[in-house]
Amino acid sequence: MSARNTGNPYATIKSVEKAQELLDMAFSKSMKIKPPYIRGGTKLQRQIEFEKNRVNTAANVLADRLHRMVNQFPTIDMIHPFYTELTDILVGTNQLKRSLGRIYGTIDVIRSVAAEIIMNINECTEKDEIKAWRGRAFGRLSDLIYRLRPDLAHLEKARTTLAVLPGFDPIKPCVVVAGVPNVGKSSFVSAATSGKPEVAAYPFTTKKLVFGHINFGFLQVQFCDTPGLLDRSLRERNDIELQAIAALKHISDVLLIVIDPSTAATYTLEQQLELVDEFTDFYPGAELMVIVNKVDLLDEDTRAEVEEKVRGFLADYGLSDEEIEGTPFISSFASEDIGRVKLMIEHLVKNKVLKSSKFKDMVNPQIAEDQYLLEELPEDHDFIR
Ligand SMILES: Nc1nc2c(ncn2[C@@H]2O[C@H](COP(=O)(O)OP(=O)(O)O)[C@@H](O)[C@H]2O)c(=O)[nH]1
Ligand SMILES: [Mg+2]
Repeated sequence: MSARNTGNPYATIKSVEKAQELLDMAFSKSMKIKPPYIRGGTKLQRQIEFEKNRVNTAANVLADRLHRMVNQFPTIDMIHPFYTELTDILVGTNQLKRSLGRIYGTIDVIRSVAAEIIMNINECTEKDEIKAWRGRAFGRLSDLIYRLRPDLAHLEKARTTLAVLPGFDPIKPCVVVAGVPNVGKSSFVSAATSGKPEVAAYPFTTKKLVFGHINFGFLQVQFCDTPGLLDRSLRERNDIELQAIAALKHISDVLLIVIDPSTAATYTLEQQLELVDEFTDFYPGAELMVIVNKVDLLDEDTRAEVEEKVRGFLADYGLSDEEIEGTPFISSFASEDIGRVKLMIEHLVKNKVLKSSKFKDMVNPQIAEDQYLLEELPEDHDFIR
């Protein structure tokens, strides 16, 4: 598994074969097998065994391939809800389940077709009859596989679409970065996080999820930049966008909103603060952190004005004095500012996020009542010898 996609349940799935490829593989393997050696058998008996083997081999190859193909896909109801929702938006959960179901169902049909034809071959009294049954077997197997063509194609499309989703690790805290376009979200993420942020395709070509990471000692925090997604009012969204935004609910432990108070900004400060309101309602589980970027563009008076407005807003919002006082006014270009924000994030994650019920249970797993500790194992327990 490549490090890039670790966490993405679709990352390691191998390409899905086309119907013709499956059939070519099965029939060529079946036609390559050697005649069986039967002591004392008649020529007809040998012929019967030979053709039975061929039918069996073709059916087994097909059943085996389809089985492996379906099993590579994760059980959609068992994966992390972030991926479940993305699966639904990108390829349609129901359609994917239907295709997997039809392919899986065909495995049984393949086996019963082979069993039925083998019974018929057993009864044959002439060589030509035996060959004709084998021909019929190949014909019926081909029909079954050709009927799966749309499902195989759908599966392959789903695989290529989903394989490039970014890797999200549910046991690591995640900071989701929001804010109107051009405020400096990407500049912040690339200045603050390690390595090149990964970019992944999203429903619309302009909408992507970009992941970066910061290591705080042993603690790794994930950052998700959201170009084209968390940058406008929710009221302006269509259903698919809203669903994509909702998918982020499952990963946002911290909602980091970047604000650009400069005159160069495309939205006014008031409009940007309104967005804070909307998003915090939408992500009630996430810790809120606001950073005011591009302070290098402000003169002293404007800066004082901006500070007052932002702090007033956050006070109305219910943040504590300490939190308001700590709101960073930064420039993404200044490494000491980036360092300060990183320290604040570390503090927030260690003191709030990791102490939330979601992470506390992960760090401190509860032992279920029906699980014995080693020293509590009953005497007659024969598990350990
Ligand atoms: N003056 C100044 N410009 C910045 C700062 N941070 C980002 N920018 C610029 O703002 C523009 C938009 O930044 P970008 O990170 O792409 O914004 P995004 O759309 O929110 O991801 C770019 O031209 C950046 O170079 C900053 O702190 N000060
Ligand atoms: Mg950006």
